[in-house]
Amino acid sequence: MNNSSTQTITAYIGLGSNLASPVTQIKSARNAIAATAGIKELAFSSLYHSSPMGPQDQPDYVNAVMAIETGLSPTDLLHCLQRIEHAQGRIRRGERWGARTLDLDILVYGDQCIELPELTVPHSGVSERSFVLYPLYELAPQLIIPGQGNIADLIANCPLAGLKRLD
Ligand code: A4P
Ligand code: MG
Repeated sequence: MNNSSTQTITAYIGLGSNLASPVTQIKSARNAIAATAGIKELAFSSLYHSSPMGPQDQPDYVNAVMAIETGLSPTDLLHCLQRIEHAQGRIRRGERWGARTLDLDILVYGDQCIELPELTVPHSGVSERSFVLYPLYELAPQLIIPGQGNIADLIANCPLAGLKRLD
């Protein structure tokens, strides 16, 4: 059987960490994602330092965005990312937007809009979060976020809110 016709999609993954050496967590996650069967890394943004969105009694975050090419379905990709979160010590305590060693979100999956019980794509809040939009813009300044518009227009309406590029 010839697999050369397998469809691949360009997707964007948001990475965030604010516990247990966030920069190391993000770099380890990048390596783990790139080493996953069915995923090829296309590009990786700068690392950004950001103030916490949500509860303020938690450390600042390090955020980044990774562009990948993948033949995995959206749900298979989600489950791979959840395994990586788990392997890096992510514990879900049930607190919304609480501190975490690693958060991996599927921001965009090709031009698809997905509404499943366990998966919403584009990721909710993508167009209002500076720690998502600025690193995403670095990788894909022409991107159209399905259902939400052109990233350049979204950035124009999104203050930095304390976001700083590391190095
Ligand atoms: N889920 C649905 N859609 C997606 C998607 N596109 N990608 C579901 C990944 N997961 C998705 O996520 C809860 C459920 O969302 C999952 O079971 C999955 O099936 P979670 O990771 O368990 O919990 P969470 O991350 O606390 O919830 P939520 O609402 O996804 O939070 P966000 O939107 O990820 O925000 N502040 C700064 N500065 N930087 C950050 O990165 N991140 C958060 C979390 C809060 N504050 C932050 C940051
Ligand atoms: Mg999340």
